Order: sequence, then structure tokens, then C-alpha cells
Amino acid sequence: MTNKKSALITGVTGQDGAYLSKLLLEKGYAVHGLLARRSTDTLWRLRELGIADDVTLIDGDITDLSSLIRALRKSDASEVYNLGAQSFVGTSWQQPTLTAQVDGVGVINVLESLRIAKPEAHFYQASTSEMFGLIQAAKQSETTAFYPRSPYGVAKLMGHWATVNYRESFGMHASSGILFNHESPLRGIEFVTRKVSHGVASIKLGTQKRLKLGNIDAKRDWGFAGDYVEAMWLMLQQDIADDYVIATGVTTTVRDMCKIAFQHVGLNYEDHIDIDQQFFRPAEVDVLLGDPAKAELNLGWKPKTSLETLIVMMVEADIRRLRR
Ligand code: NAP
Ligand code: F7E
Repeated sequence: MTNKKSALITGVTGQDGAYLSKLLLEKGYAVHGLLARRSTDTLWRLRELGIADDVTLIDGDITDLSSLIRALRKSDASEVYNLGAQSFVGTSWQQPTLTAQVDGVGVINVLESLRIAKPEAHFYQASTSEMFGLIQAAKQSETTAFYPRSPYGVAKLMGHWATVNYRESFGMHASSGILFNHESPLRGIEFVTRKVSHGVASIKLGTQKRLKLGNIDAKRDWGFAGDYVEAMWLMLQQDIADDYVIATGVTTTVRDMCKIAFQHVGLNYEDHIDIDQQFFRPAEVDVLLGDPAKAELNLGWKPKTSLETLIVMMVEADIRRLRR
């Protein structure tokens, strides 16, 4: 028997799952991760952080309720972080039903499994600034009205309100983190910051000539994933569960983010980028800018990493990978 606190993370193989696992292991938790079986290798992020052997993997999928109940029983987790999702906004127009099943109904499955098997556990839901979509206030906070603009945003809104509803209906300690975009060297290659950092590294090393992008006038509030997983943990340490916006309070265009990345290797972004209609979305979220004041006041959380530091970190990591 061990007195270690136990946590269960869905989406453990994703960007945030990897950073959160590392954080919880450093805090002495026994970390369990739900592993949705895939034909490809999905453990590269855990390996890159050197923790692949330290996380206990349990087979399961958030669209499969009984697998969640078994995972809860096996892990005996007192904290459950639901990070599992179809998280790429672009894909959500191609696979809207799957996105709804995973990002919407999947959250209800996790909440139901807790209600059945572990109602006293503290629960974290990975909500998103995409729920603000067509923004209803210049700076978005916990009280700003939602207006999702993609099947992803719509599905996540269901998960968000389900979390609020289980808290209010059953008194569960269920919190929702409304996280704005957060990136890292472990970001999936389809997201714009990593696509750019990988493109810049490839162009610098001569293996690629040009980079095709979509709407580079879109603005995002970008932070570092390593900072944001700390906020997730802090939410579950509070006496009272609540919802929190996690953001930097700074917004930047994709264009200016590209400028930073290319400048770092001594190149001018305008000489290497092509605009390609295939990367435009049927409905765009033009601008996002978060107000993290409540998180600072109640959780004592503040972002530590500037966009410049983050982008340089990502470009350098991709240069190292490509050289290998
Ligand atoms: P990510 O890298 O795309 O990771 C998603 C994870 O979900 C992967 O581990 C994936 O497994 C898993 N998954 C997919 N379908 C599943 C299913 N049916 N059952 C169980 N697991 C499943 O995403 P991320 O950037 O780490 O984001 C983590 C969470 O935060 C997501 O819910 C995302 O929607 C949300 N979020 C992200 C951001 C951001 O800027 N990063 C901002 C706000 C909210 P495989 O590896 O096997 O595919
Ligand atoms: O796009 C524009 C694109 O795909 C950012 C997810 O983690 O954050 C993420 O969603 C912006 C958009 O992230 C390309 O049109 C231009 O305006 O990196 P992204 P996202 O859609 O903001 C939220 C908070 C989440 O919750 C999501 O899970 O960049 N853009 N050109 C492009 N985007 C991509 N991917 N590729 C391009 O070529």
C-alpha cells in the first residue's frame, strides 16, 4: 500500500497530458493515463519528457463508459483530468459527429463514471477559448457570453456546461479551465505555431523552401503549455470548484508570430510564406484575448513565458530534432 495521491489523466499522450504528467510526478503523485489504442506510436511526448516508464497506462476511451469506470477503479484516483479530445478545430468540420461524441458526450461519460464510481474525486475539464468564437467582449472572462464558431467549439460548450451542471446538480468538485491557446515543442504539427516552427527549422536547414499558411491576420492569445498545466492542478487544490480563464492577456497576429520565428534564424517571413485557401476555415475566430484576473486572484496563477521565448524554444527544438 502507498500513501501517494493518485491521478487519472485522459489524453495523457497529448501535449498537455505529457506536461501535466511530468508536473504531477514531480509532486509525488502516482500518475495513471487512459490510453486510447491507436495503430501508431503515440507515446513520443512522454518519452521526450523522459517519463514514459513512470506513467501507468490503462486501456480506455472516453466514448466508452465502462472503460472509464474500470480505469477509475484501477487507478483509485482522487483527481481526474479530462484532457482527451479531438482537439484540431480544422478537422472538426470534416468529422463533426466524432468531435461531438468525443468532446461533448465524452465529457458526460467521464462525469457519469465519476458519479458512479468515485463521486468525491476532484474533476478538471479542458474547456477552451474557442467557446467565445465570435467574441462578445473585447477581453474575454468567465462572465463573457459564448458564441462558438466551429463544431469543435460547439462540442466543447456541451462539455463545459455539463461540468457546471454536475457541480450544481450533484455537488461534485468539478472545475472547468477555459484555456486560451497554449503551445510548446510538444505541440501537434497541424497547429499553426508548430507548423511555423517546424517550417522555419526546415527552411533554415535547407530541406524545405516555402511554407503554406491560411489566414495570417487571425489573432490569438498564446501561452506556454508548461505554465498552463500548473493552473489545472491549482484548480483541483481549491476548497471550492469553479471555472477559470487561463490566458496571458496579450494577443498577437499569426503574421507577427511568423515574424518572430523567421527573425530568430535571420530570415524575413515575407520571403518564405505562401497564402493557401485550403488552410482557411469555413468560419474563423478572428481574435481572442483572455482576462486571467480571476485565476491570479483566487489561484495565485500568472503566465511566466512570453510569446518570444515560447517561439524561440519551439524553433530551437525543431532545429535540434531535424539535425538528429
Ligand atoms: P492534443 O495534443 O490533441 O491531445 C489530445 C489527446 O486526447 C491525445 O492524447 C489523444 O490521444 C486523446 N484522445 C483523442 N480522442 C480520445 C478518445 N476518444 N478517448 C480518449 N482519449 C482521446 O491536445 P492538447 O493540446 O494536449 O489539449 C488537451 C485538451 O485541452 C484537449 O481537450 C483540448 O481540446 C483542450 N484545449 C487545448 C488548448 C490548447 O491550446 N492546446 C486550449 C484549450 C483547450 P491520441 O494521442 O491517441 O490521439
Ligand atoms: O489556429 C490560423 C487559424 O490551429 C490558430 C486548439 O488547441 O486553440 C487551438 O485552436 C489560428 C487560426 O489553433 C494556418 O485559422 C493560419 O485562426 O493553431 P490553430 P486554434 O484553431 O486556435 C484552441 C484554444 C483550442 O482549444 C484548440 O484545441 O491560426 N491559421 N494559417 C492556421 N492554422 C493552422 N492550423 N494552419 C495554418 O496553416
